[in-house]
Amino acid sequence: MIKVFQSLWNKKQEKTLPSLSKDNVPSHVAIIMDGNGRWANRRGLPRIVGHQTGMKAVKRAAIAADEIGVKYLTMYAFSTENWKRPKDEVDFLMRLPEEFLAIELEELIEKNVRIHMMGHPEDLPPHTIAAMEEAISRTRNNTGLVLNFALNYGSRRELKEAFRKAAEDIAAGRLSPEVFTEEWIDSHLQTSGIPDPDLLIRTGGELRLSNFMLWQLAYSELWFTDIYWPEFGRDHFYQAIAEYQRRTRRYGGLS
Ligand code: V07
Repeated sequence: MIKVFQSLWNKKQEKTLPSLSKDNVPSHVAIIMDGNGRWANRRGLPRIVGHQTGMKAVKRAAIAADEIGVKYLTMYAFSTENWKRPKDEVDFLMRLPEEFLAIELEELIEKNVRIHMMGHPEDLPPHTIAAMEEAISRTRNNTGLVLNFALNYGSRRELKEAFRKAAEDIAAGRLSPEVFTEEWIDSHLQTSGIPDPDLLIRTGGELRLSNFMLWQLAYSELWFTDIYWPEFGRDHFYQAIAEYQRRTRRYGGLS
């Protein structure tokens, strides 16, 4: 049982939360936060209410991850495909980073969280970029949980851009084919400096990767749940971690 959240557990949580080992906590957890629109539809609410409620689940997941010592939490907030949605919905989504940060940034700074972003900022509206840049710069020297938002991220685009750079470098004589290794590719992806995810969580019932971290997820444990993202809470998070620990149990600590 992990000390830090032992003290936070009340009797009810003790019954409902699985007991976790403090060894073998995944360093990097990545989450595909799906099911926001369907959650809202089911309640007869507009989709944007689903997104808004989903934002609260982002905070719950970040706190839960931080409490057990996860070092990197990557959240798929907006994909390169999401631009195909109605303009009103996209406009609303592009306001969420600002809204989230306006509410949460001070507390995140206090909790020593470092905000990071991966994706293609050049296509985002200036107000979204400005909010992200402020959060990134104000948390730059923090040493706790890295909260990595995938915003306008797509894995094939990420890979294509790395490969194009390799082709250009090789053509210009700056890179030899022998130096074009897996390590070269790793260091030219958006996750450069961040270890591969140990665990991928996808909510909302679909069993797909949807162009998310295709290279980085090569060896990750995958955990899927039917729960819609706005309903995802710390109990679900710890359920995923407990399952991860069962799957990767290291008997005697070797191999
Ligand atoms: C978004 C809420 C969560 C469910 C998935 C879709 C909607 C938090 C952020 C965010 C992004 C960057 C940042 C701080 C917060 C966010 C978008 C959508 C586009 F620095 N939630 N959330 N961004 N949703």
